[in-house]
Order: sequence, then structure tokens, then C-alpha cells
Amino acid sequence: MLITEIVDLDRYPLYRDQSLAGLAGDCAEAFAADGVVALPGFVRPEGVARMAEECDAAAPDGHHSEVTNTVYLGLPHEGVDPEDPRARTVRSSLRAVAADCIPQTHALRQLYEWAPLREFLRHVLGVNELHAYADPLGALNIADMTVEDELGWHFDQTDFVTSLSIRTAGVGGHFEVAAGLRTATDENLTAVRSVLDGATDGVVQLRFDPGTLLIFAGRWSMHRVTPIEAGPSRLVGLLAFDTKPGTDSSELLKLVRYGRTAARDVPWVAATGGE
Ligand SMILES: O=C(O)CCC(=O)C(=O)O
Repeated sequence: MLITEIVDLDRYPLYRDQSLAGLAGDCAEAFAADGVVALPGFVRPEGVARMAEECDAAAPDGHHSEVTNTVYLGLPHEGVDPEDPRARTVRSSLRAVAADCIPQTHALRQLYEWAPLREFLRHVLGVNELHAYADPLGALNIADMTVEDELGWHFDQTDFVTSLSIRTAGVGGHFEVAAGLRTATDENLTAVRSVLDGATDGVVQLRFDPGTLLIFAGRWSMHRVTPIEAGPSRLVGLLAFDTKPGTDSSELLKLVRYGRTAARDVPWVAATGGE
């Protein structure tokens, strides 16, 4: 599939320097202010349909995991009040298809490797460099969530996540965000606790229709994906970039998420690994 058939370049003409600068400037302002930018219809319906087929074909190669952790993605702190958010755990359950199972012919990888997208993101994030993640499993993922899967409330450990909605669940699977819940200087444990207790003040459900590209600062905004209640499965593409070259994930994270630490010996990993 040609990239022009995948990305709606009429709506988002990223290949033209002037349009890129204008759009990226607006998005950079929104990202700095709100910690989130959503680009609906970024991928055309035909591109989304193709991706959904390819994701379904790749899904059997994925790994289903179920973990419990704190909202900080760690183990519960000992010696603090059990109601303290640092002691409480949430459940996350999903199937992750690793980057070595997503070949170059797949539209999602075509999008990931498309240089104008990376240039656009670099502008939006206001960074000098942006590299493909060097983790041969984690650089590009499909998160496939079926009935009873969910992602519990959490803060990310990275400054930003780029994701693409490919298919919404039949019922459930909503992306909920408590925006700007903490800052670098204030963990705001009281607010974190009240969201964990079910408070809905300040919690919004983000529209994440298929074809929407989302740039999200999950380090400061607590977020979750509500349980999937009915199929079809929810499909999201996760496109990982980093401001430094050579960033890899820990062996433990790989083992938990993909059930293995070594990547398959496939040409597209050799081609993009580390860059
Ligand atoms: O699947 C999504 O929409 C969100 C993924 C997410 O929260 C994460 O990867 O941290």
C-alpha cells in the first residue's frame, strides 16, 4: 500500500515543509498546554481497514499477559497505609504483538518508518532528535485487547507515547484520562487516591476513533483503558520513539510483555534496529 493511501495527506499534508511547520506549530502548542494531541482521520479508512486485517493476522504471534502493579508501574510500597496509592495495585491484561512480528509489508510499519511522521513528531515535541526505539520487540507494537482485558490506571515512565487507534472494542475499552494529575514536584497523592476510589471529577473519556493518531504525555496524566465487555477486539498501534539513540527496554519488561527477550531473526528488525 502506498503511504498516500494510508495517511490522509489532503487533511494532514506533512510532506510539504510549510504545512508541516504550521500544523506542527499548532500541535506543539496544544501538546505543551494539554499534554495531548489527537489527529482524527490521520489514517484513511482504507488504511485502517488494511491495518485491522494485518493486525488480526499477526495476533496469534502475540503474547497475552496479565499483571498487577501500582499506578507507578512498580511493586506496592511496604509500610505505607494500604489505602495510599503507592500501596494499591491495578490489573492490566492484554495481548501484545512485538515489532519483530510486524513485517515491512504491513501498513502500520510503513507508517512507523515514514520519515515525515517522525519529523512532524519531532516538531510537536520540540526536540532536536527523534529516533526509532532500539528495542527490537518494543519499537512497534500492536495492543490487542479482547473481552475481560483492560489497562488499569497508571502513569507512563516515558515523556510521550504515540498511538494509533485501529479498531474500537464492541463494548467498553474506553481511554480515560485524569489530565495533569501530577507534576514533577507534586505527586498529588490525594487526587490519585480519589480517582482510584472511583471519583470522576476531572476524568475524561478521550475520543479515540479508528484512524486517530494520538500524541500523549502519560507521565503526568493518569490514564486507563476500561475493561473490554464485548468484541471485536480493540486494536491500537503503539509507535515508540526516543530522543536518544539506542534506547532499549529492560529484559524483565520484555519477558513480561512478550514472553521472551530475544527477537526473531527477521530483516525488518536488522533494518530498523537502533534507528
Ligand atoms: O491502548 C491505549 O490506548 C493506551 C495505552 C497506554 O495507556 C499505554 O501504553 O500506556
